Amino acid sequence: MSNSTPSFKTIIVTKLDNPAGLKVGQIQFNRPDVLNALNIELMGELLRALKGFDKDNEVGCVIITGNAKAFAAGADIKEMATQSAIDMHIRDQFAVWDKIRKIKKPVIAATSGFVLGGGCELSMACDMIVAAESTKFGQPEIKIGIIPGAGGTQRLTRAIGKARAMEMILTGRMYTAREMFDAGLISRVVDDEVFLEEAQALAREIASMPPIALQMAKDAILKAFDTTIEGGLEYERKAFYLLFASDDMKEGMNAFIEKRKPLWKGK
Ligand code: DAK
Repeated sequence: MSNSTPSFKTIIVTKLDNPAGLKVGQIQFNRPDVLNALNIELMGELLRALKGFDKDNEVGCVIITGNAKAFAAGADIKEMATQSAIDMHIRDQFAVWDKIRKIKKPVIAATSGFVLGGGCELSMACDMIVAAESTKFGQPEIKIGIIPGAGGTQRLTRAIGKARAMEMILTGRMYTAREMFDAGLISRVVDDEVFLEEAQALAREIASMPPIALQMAKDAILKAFDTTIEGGLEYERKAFYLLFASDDMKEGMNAFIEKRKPLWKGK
């Protein structure tokens, strides 16, 4: 493990070794006194770290995590409280959130404790969520006079359906990891003591796959959310054909035929 970027103040950025393939980039929120509330500085650093990992040929998969008490309890309310609609429009401080979904490599949210408001939305902007048993998911914005603003009404509804999203957003109530697993929001619920290790093991497994195919698969899956089935199938087929231009496709198939382990080039 190496701390590759000491220049961050609100996050801890590390690269984890992976004997099976490319490394895992890990970003840990580091504002424990305020339950990792997502202020402007943290979101800027998060985007910078994500973009860095996206360009880093050593990294195959990324984890975003918090600490035992909180993944993140939402956007920083103290920072938002004094702003007017016009301030928000002019500063457009939330534009950074849109850029997170442009990251091409797979991103896993490893959650524990509070995953609320913008924290819940951020976890949903990741590609998978591995949650500790104690994780509490919620969109409590209604309780402070607002509504989710970073995809909560859209991603949550698509992930868990209208009725459950309505209940969650209109009551602002918190839900357990088990409830969210049953609802289809998260891919795994694991013991509190090992949630990060489990997420890291999943990330290492993914990071040992051919990088270009990973990115194409992620891209095609996300396409399912904003296109018709016809358009999505067309998109999938084009991506499938394109992979036949990659060295890794030839390597993968030859390795299978020659009964050996493939050596990916990421090309
Ligand atoms: N912001 C700022 N500080 C927070 C915070 C937050 N979201 N959550 C907790 N803290 C701070 C508390 O103020 C407290 O600080 P001190 O008083 O010690 O200085 C410290 O963290 C510990 O919190 P508590 O003392 O409250 O701890 P408890 O265990 O008693 O309660 C709690 C934990 C999570 C139930 C409670 O802290 C809580 O209800 N927090 C607020 C949760 C919340 O309402 N979250 C939603 C915020 S609104 C958008 C993108 C994103 C968003 C909107 C738009 N665009 C792209 C347009 C997102 C909006 C939101 O997330």
